[in-house]
Amino acid sequence: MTTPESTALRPRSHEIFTAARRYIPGGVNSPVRAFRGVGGEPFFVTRAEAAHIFDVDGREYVDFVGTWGPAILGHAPAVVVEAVRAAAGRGLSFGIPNPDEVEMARTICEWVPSIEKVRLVNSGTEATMSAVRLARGFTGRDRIVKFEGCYHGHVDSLLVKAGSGALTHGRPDSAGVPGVLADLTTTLPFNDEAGVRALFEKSGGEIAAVILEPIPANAGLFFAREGFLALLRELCTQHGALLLFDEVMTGFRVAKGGAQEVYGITPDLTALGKVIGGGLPVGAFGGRAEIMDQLSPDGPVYQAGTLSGNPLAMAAGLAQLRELERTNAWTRLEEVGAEFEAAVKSALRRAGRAYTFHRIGSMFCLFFTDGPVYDLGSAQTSDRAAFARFFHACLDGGVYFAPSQFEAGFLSTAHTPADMARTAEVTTRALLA
Ligand code: HOZ
Repeated sequence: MTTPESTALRPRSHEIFTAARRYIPGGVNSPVRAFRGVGGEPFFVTRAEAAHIFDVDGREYVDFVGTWGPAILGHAPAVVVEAVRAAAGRGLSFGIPNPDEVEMARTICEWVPSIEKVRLVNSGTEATMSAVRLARGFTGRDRIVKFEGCYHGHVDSLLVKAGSGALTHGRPDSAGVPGVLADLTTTLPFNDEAGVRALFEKSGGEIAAVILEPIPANAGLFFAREGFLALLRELCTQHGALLLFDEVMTGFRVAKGGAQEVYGITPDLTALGKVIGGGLPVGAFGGRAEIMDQLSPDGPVYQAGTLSGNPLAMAAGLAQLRELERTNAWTRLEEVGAEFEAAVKSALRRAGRAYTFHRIGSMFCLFFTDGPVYDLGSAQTSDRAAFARFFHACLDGGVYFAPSQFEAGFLSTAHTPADMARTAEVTTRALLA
């Protein structure tokens, strides 16, 4: 669907998208970008700096997507760009160990105490896919438990009742996933304590791993109820299953040690992604040494990758992590989060709306429902048409939110009070429209 306004406002983007659809399925390389959750067409970006992105039609936007998480210091921070430039001068890929991989691994293990050993990969999808294989190899069991609306990348076994683009496009169970594989994945509603207890009672001995986003952020953003994560920890331990946290978006963002630090829960395995690449493609999975030692070449579980530990990605990621630590960015992220929350809440008040706003640190979601929102079903009570109208009004006013009700928003240390003032004004107008 093309809205006439978006074509008129962004003619060059429209032209490029028309060509894109000819050569790329759906015109995009990742489905959420196609804007099907909100209608209209995507805009094409040529440049990003601090909290702003610039499109091919010369329009500028305050960006609240931040490349889906990695732009935690804003776009193109000088320390990261300089580190990448210097690394590029030394070579682009070696296919043989380089010292920065070890430095990255050491940093991850130091910051996230549940991780004693870590393997670096190229994306969050690779991280969860490999962690699931490892969990199966380590436990000798096949069954995986996941939660409705949680999204763990496009891994066969995990594309069952999945969130993010799968949910936005109404296909949470992907075609092409063999039934025999999907049958090995059991899904439950998030926060369903009784369901989890019953499942473990019935088939706890079959479960290799329980995988979840400890802060679900792919069906909007909602939170675990008090005691839910502790219950999962307890049941996994009791039944010999592994607890696998997908911290691709929360890792190094909600706290130095991720959501597991915030909630004080120790998973057996953790999947990490995006943020440790500082904008370049990186993922990682790690956990207890006795589990990780099952990986090839020490153990029987195979996993590999030519670009894993790539020197440019390591340089970018390390520069970003060091800067986060040097500036204790988490304090600043909380400040920016609080400013943003105040701006949105004042816009809601002025517009006379009682929508549900969730935030933890620099991650947020505005659900177009009175709420409460605590799982996929309650997230789906949101008025998606109203969200779409809001999204486009904001976009046309120069504020870019994620193009789906079922995605989280991201703030960075680069968002300024001026960005917040502009956002408050634009969102108020959009809510009133
Ligand atoms: N899976 C991402 C959102 N949760 C979207 C990735 C992208 O389109 O770049």
